[in-house]
Amino acid sequence: MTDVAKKKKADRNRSIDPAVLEVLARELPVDTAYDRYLSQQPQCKFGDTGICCRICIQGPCRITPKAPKGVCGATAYTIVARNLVRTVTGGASAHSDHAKHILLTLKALLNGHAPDYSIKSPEKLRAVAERFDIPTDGRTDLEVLADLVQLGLEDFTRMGEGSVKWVEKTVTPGRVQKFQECNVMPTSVFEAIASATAQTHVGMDADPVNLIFKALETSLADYTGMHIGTDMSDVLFGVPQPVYTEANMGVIDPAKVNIAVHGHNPLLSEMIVLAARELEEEAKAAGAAGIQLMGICCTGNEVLMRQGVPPVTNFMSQELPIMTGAIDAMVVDLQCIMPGIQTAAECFHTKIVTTCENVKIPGAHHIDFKEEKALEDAKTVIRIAIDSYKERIGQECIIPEIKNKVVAGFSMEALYDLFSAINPDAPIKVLTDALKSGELRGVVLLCGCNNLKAMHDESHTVIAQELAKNDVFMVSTGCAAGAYAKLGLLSPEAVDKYAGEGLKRFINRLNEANADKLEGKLPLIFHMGSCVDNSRSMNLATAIANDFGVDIPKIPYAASAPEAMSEKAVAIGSWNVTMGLPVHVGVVPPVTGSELVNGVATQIAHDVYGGYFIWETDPHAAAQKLLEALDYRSWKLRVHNQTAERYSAAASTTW
Ligand code: NFS
Ligand code: SF4
Repeated sequence: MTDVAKKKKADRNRSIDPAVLEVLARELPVDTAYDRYLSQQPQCKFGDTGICCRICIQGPCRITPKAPKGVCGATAYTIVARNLVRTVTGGASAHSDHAKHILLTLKALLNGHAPDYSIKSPEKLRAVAERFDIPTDGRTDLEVLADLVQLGLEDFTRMGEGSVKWVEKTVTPGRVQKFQECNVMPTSVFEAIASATAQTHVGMDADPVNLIFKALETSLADYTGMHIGTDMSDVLFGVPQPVYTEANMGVIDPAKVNIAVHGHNPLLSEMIVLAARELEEEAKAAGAAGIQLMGICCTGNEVLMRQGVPPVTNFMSQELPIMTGAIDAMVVDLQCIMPGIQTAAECFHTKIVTTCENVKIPGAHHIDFKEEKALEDAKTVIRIAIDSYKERIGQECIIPEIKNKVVAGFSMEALYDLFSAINPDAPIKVLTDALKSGELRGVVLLCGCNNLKAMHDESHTVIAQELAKNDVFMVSTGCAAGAYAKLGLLSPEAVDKYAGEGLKRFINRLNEANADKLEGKLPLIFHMGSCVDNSRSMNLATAIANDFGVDIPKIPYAASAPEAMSEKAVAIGSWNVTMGLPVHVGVVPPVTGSELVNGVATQIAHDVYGGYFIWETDPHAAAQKLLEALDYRSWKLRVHNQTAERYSAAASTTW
């Protein structure tokens, strides 16, 4: 390692976000993730490569040349594969817990036990119902919803025969066939999770390939949970449409009651938005200029997409807004919430409010958030924040004056609206024609978390800029989208600054055709929502494949998680591979301890599913590899299309 690389690795200021750097440069009263990352170095190599097994308490067993087997005889490939299955299962559990909660709220709504919720998008309800052949004609919304919720719950609980409808009915026929042939189609979400956990118990499956296929089945259960999450959130809270706002710590307003919503589930954050509007006058009566809401992580993405709430920061820097001294309350639901926020809050007047029975932090306020009294609970949170604001009066706040313009809200429906202005009969052709002509080089989903093994937000940014220059149409979700929001890449100005000629022409064509509909111009990267909304990206890939008349592995579409961190990210990456996409991950996951497992992930998966993983920690090299993957597919697609045209025949789909 060079001296510069060593210094970079030891540097606590591991971010390229200027607001983050400004806060880190101060003398802080408490450690942050940036300090703790350094305290954790060096990290254990056995864990890092996946060859530490703690599945039974004879362990931990670690694989070395001198001790190549665990006490039970498990070798590296079994241990690595088993750990991978458990990681994907963790991710699938998290996403499906989120979706289950939404389904149960809808069930409560049907039974009259969730009075503060209603069906915001009857159109989406009917569109989703029709996808599953649920009759809609002459029926009330509640009747249709009852059938849909029932189907959703069955996708969670079915046992024995059958398979998940949310996979069967949302992907290409080719994929359905592939999943059935390879025996990776889940029967139901809970069945997949339970059987994967059983299969990885001590003394169970030792066959790495069988284990990896189980991981893929579980990842498809993850997709099921996510897709249900997206669909039902749209029904309940509305389908996102373009919104114009701002992002980064400059959105904190010291004159207002500042409330950050953090976590994932819109069930709470949507109610907070509603309650904040209703209690604006109470905040003013307390001496504040009003209430300023802001988002962190995916619940932030949810309320950004539907309500235009500005994102204040993303996962890695979640403790830092507290350090400004101006956050009166941070209300959290579930997932990606660092326990460190409570310690940070204790150094200031900030109140951390937990709301889920399975997410509590010692020292934090806890409100047992229930759908029967959702708005009342949300108002309690706002009042905690107003009281906290009163404590803050007269105290110093130091807020980085950094924010950027953001355009977000690109659901599939919103994208289709934009495309319809050019081609109302076949909106997707606006995109596929640009891919065919070479104006666009491909489509890439930029997704996933932050991870201090990479410089915070740097890999996200470098890859996006490189792809933009090379005319790639980009959609984004999760904390990747959070990075782009903060750093100005979701702004129209970024199109002029970074897009290549083809991409610029494409976006400007959409701008012109939609000038009367949009409040402003379109951004460089299209924000599709939270991590569960990666389902929207899959819908886009499926629409492209169907229009080309081929299966997903043949379209110039790839995904990248430049700074992946969570088990959920591994689950998402795995189903994207299973769906047939090249998936770049910018942090090497713990699989390199087995050449066999690593080979399956990066090569053999390609032969079976058409998708494969690319591990690449250098963002410049990663962008090149993504471009190569797109070019290879475009080239083949064009050759086949041209041949078909020359002989006036249907394009072959068997290559
Ligand atoms: Ni996704 Fe969203 Fe962020 Fe990663 Fe966490 S918030 S669900 S897991 S860190 S992108
Ligand atoms: Fe060790 Fe086997 Fe137990 Fe794992 S399952 S901890 S390898 S004995």
